[in-house]
Amino acid sequence: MTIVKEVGFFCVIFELKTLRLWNRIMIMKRRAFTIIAVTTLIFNAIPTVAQDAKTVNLEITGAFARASPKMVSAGAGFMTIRSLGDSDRLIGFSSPACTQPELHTHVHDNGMMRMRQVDAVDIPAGGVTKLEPGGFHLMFIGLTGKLVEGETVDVTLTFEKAGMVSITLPIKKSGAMN
Ligand SMILES: [Cu+2]
Repeated sequence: MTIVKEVGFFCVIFELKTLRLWNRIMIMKRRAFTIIAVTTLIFNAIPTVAQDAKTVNLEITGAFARASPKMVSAGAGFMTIRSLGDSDRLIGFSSPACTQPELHTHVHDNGMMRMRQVDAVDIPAGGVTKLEPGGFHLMFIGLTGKLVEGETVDVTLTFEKAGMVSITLPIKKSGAMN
């Protein structure tokens, strides 16, 4: 009888301890979730200023600018813009790095590659548009300072539907292709 009683007693103690431990784990779990939730909130509240940017409909990745060689007062910026649904159009940009921001493309002209200003760059619905060397690019005309490799340049893109999207372009070496 005594043995049964004692075993029963130990079981109760054990169960109580397990319960307490379980409660503690649950509290810790809840705390962890709260921390994650708060962190997520904070990160989402910070305006999108990064190399990559995302809106409800657009995803911008791999953005970069090229370092400006000596005596050159213009620079170029590149990126990949993906539509996650609707079509959109990049209709312009602004940057503290230059006084005359323009959207450009390259055209073949008698065997020569020439740059030409465009009004907009289309992003087809569900498609991908690349701003890349030899194609569409952001043109920084009238640089306010040199574009130095290793530094960054802030750009605010303007889309017809998505509106303004801020992005920071890392500056890579002058002939960088991606
Ligand atoms: Cu250009």
